[in-house]
Amino acid sequence: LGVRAVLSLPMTLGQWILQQERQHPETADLAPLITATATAGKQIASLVARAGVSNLTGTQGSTNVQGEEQKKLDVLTNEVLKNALRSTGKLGVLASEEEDEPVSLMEEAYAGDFIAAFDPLDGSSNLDAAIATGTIFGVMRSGEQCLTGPDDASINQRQMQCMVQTLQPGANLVAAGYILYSSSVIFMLSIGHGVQGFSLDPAIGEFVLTHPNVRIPTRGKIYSFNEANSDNWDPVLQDYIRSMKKRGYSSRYIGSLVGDVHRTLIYGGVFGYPADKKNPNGKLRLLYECAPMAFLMEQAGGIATTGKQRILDIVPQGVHQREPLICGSSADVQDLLTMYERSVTMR
Ligand code: P6P
Repeated sequence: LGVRAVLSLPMTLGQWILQQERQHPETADLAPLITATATAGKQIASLVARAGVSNLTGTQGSTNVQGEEQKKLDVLTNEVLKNALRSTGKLGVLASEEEDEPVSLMEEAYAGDFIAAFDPLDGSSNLDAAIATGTIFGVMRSGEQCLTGPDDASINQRQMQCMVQTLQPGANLVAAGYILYSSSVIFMLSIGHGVQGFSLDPAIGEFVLTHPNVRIPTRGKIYSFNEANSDNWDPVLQDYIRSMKKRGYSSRYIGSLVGDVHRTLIYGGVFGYPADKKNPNGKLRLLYECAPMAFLMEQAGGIATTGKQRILDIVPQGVHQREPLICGSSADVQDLLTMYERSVTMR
């Protein structure tokens, strides 16, 4: 590479973190967590890319708390993340889709400045078909609330209390994002000052800034819903989807949240996993799927709602609770919210 070409190399994640520490000193203590998540992401990207040749596809022969069959990589990626996050010495408690209860990662009780919620490998049911998957994370500050409570309560009980009863993801999320394992490996991240995207450069093994200050288009031309469920949707949502068809929108749905949300963030439009008659709370989990995606969408100028309530206003009552999620371009999502408001006033 000539000197000019080298000088024009994009900023690495590490350089960006140092820049953020100077520009937003209040985010400086997040650096070890971001770095650890990126390291875990590189390890998981390698495992996912080699799943077929390393006999890592297929099931583990166990089920998670949701009663879902665990893939080998679900279990393995969960361990990779716990090890990376434990090494920071900063994370008190981790909630994971693959853990029945939140786990404490610190020796001393109630320590750790942060708690986090992860979906280590979302969309893993697509792995055997080599379709995009992703890691989703949300980081919250351990509030003072975590240090109170009956002394006889176990660490997990009190940290669960802290995690679920007192920490609204919206009010306490200080960082959120995902790592997409697809045609490229992309780390999308917000620490509360917009959204940045970093692509893994295999030549140097570093995430480099490729999507600075991501803003979702105010309106798109793509809707992303599993229309197989449409007979069970509420009439307003059915009308909403029909209206987009009439306006010439395309439908894109890969059944992998990180891939569908990433495309929506970059191209615009709307993604939804709404409530339906069979699943009144939808399918996606609040703490480690809906809330992190909602944080990113809002930081990029989009909207994220259940259809009735802003996702980031929900106070969690359970680590694995499900919520409907409709998110994307502000004008597209606002169209639906307006239709819901009208349907109420017309009654
Ligand atoms: P359905 C994957 O299993 C997942 O949790 C999300 O990644 C994805 O958005 C959703 O489920 C797909 O669900 O019912 O449309 O197959």
